[in-house]
Amino acid sequence: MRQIIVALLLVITVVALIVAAFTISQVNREDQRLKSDLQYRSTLLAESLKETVEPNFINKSDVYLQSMVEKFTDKERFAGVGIYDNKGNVVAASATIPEATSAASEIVANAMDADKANGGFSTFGERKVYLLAVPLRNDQSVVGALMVVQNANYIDDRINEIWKNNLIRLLVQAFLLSLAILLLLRWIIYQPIKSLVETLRMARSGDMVQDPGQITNSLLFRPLIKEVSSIKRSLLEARSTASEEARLRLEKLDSPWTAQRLKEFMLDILKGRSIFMVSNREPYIHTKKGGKISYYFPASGMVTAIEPIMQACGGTWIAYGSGDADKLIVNRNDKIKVPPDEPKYTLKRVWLTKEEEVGYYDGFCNEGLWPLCHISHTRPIFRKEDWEKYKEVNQKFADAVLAEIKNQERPIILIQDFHLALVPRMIKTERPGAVVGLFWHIPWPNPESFSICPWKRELLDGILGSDVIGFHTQLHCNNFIETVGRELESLIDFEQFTVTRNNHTSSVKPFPISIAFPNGLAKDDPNSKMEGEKILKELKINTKYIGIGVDRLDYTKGILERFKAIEIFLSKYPLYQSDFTFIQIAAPSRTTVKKYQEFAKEVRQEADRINSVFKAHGSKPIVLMERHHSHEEVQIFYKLANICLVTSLHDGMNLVAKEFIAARDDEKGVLILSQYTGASRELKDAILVNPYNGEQTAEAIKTSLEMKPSEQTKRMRNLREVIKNYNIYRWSAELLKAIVKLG
Ligand code: ADQ
Repeated sequence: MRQIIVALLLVITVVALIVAAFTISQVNREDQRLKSDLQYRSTLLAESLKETVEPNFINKSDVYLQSMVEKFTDKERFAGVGIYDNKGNVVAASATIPEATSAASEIVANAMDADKANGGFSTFGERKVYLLAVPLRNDQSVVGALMVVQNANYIDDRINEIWKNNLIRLLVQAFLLSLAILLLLRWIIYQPIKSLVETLRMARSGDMVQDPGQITNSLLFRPLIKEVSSIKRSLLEARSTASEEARLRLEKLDSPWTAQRLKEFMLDILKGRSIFMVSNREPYIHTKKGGKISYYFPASGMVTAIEPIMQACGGTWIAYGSGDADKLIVNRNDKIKVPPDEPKYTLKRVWLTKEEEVGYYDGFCNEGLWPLCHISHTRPIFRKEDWEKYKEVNQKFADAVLAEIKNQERPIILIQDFHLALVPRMIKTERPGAVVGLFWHIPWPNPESFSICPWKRELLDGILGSDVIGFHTQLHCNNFIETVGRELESLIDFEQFTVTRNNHTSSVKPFPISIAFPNGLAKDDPNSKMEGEKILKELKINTKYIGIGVDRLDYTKGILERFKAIEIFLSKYPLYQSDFTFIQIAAPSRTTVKKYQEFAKEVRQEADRINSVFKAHGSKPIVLMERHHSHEEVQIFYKLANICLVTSLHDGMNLVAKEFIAARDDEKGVLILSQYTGASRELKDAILVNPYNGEQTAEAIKTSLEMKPSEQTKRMRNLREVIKNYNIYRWSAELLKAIVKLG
């Protein structure tokens, strides 16, 4: 307010100065004009009177002269006439003229001395007058003088009037100007700012707030409104992240989460209710080789994460039976107890036809949704027939779940990943009392990217059948909420991170997935060391330093970019050419999809190309092991490596990074981690890189290989602490707590 008053005073002062300058100039001009007009009129009058007075003055007719001057007494502006002899004595004078004033005598004397008209301003009492004397002659000699006296007060009156008028004008102008400024400030600036402040205050205090965009559509405020909108959103997001972190911090005070603790926790909160896990990928795949049935654990982050929970808590896992011997060993309900060697829970298999697998899995999931959600510059392909199969298969899974929960009162269903986005709605429609959670293992893209999917609304509607929707990071939650806001009619609560649609509320929350830690595999036993040395010998690797990469052969994992960075590193620092080998363990993945076949070929060719570049120097820097490995085998490689390279172009979380850390109970080794993985949000002591920047990754390799053991230990200790505090048991406890709270 003080600033506004100061600004107003400033404006008024400037206006006053301008008005004063104009008034002074106007007054001067008017004063001059009136004075010269008065002088002119006095001269004319004096000259005409002189013609009458001169003969009478000479004839000494004093009486006549006196009667004549009386006639001119005080006629408006004309104040009187005086006639003087050559000594300056009054011969005849109007009564209004005082006897003798020094000014009059002087003017008269000067006129006679100079023998010409002489005038000047003077005062008679309170009156301002103009006196003009002309000499009276007899022949050639000056014998007296005639003085005309004019009132000059009107000149001052006029000047005062000008000042007065201009002052009134100034006051009116200042008042109107101030009023206009105040109104403008209020309407254009004060009101919108007040609303913006209120919006920010409410956002800060956590109340529901209106969209800042609705406050004003003034062009002036558009950039500010834009900024305030994003500040508001960031505040809401930051608050929800902070409360999440606070909650995590609180719980960190507890003892570490273990399989046993999770089991007890489940018994406590579930109170006899059953859990049904649902996913596309099954945890154990049975195959037949030479008449003998065996099984393997698939290379899948989702399975790695979920299986320890099922082992700890039991229950039923419904998944697609994809192995060629799967059908041979299930009971008549398509069920089998797993793990096969030590059964702890039930796996129920769902069967898909070849056409369904091609349309739903290869087509819509892997060629459509996977590239859609990953920003790795591979174009999603959407086919109507794939979408039809996707719906069909989702219904198949939903039916399998519904059959399982038929006799359950309040079952809890946990659906995994993007393959089954429609299942939550399908279940909820049939069984509104069932509690449904969906965890999305891959990133959720920004609304623009997602909007290209032709069936985006159906997908979102399917997902919103869930009571809880989980993502790895707050960013993915934000993207999801924004996508819903853009595509569907719904009520979004940014404070609670909920979406309400058709009277059903879904809570959207981040649950950064993790691994089983400790997992029983990481014990620093000498056997594992010997195993490692044996493997290196078999592979003919005898370099001082080893790098490791463990991935499904997937274009989102940045394997080609990683190879390029290794080439740059070795070219830039040739001393390492004979000292460094990089082992890439690559599990074949989605091999029926053309893009994956091409990618696998490219990876092979690139490894060969780089090896041929350095062949001349006697080294083979890249060893590509393209096959599925067991967890125990992968563990050995994690342990023998000096560095682990995770260079995903985009990754929901990336469990390889966490597995490498879990394996390093020797507290050695350095993790180089892509900044585009969900894991990079937690694993701050890794060396973070942009996988698209080959030079940067090459430098990170050098820095890691040359890192002092003490620094490696410091970092690895911190990283292990992160995973210890937030392992998969903790993750599932968090997720289940959120779900049970709702139903
Ligand atoms: P994935 O894309 O499968 O997971 P990731 O999290 O790295 O990626 O998990 C891969 C798993 O497969 C790891 O357990 C790894 O050990 C295993 N694996 C990789 N190569 C293997 C090989 N050659 N042999 C044997 N096993 C191998 C998806 C998302 C991720 C998210 C997880 C969990 O894409 O972002 O972290 O789900 O939510």
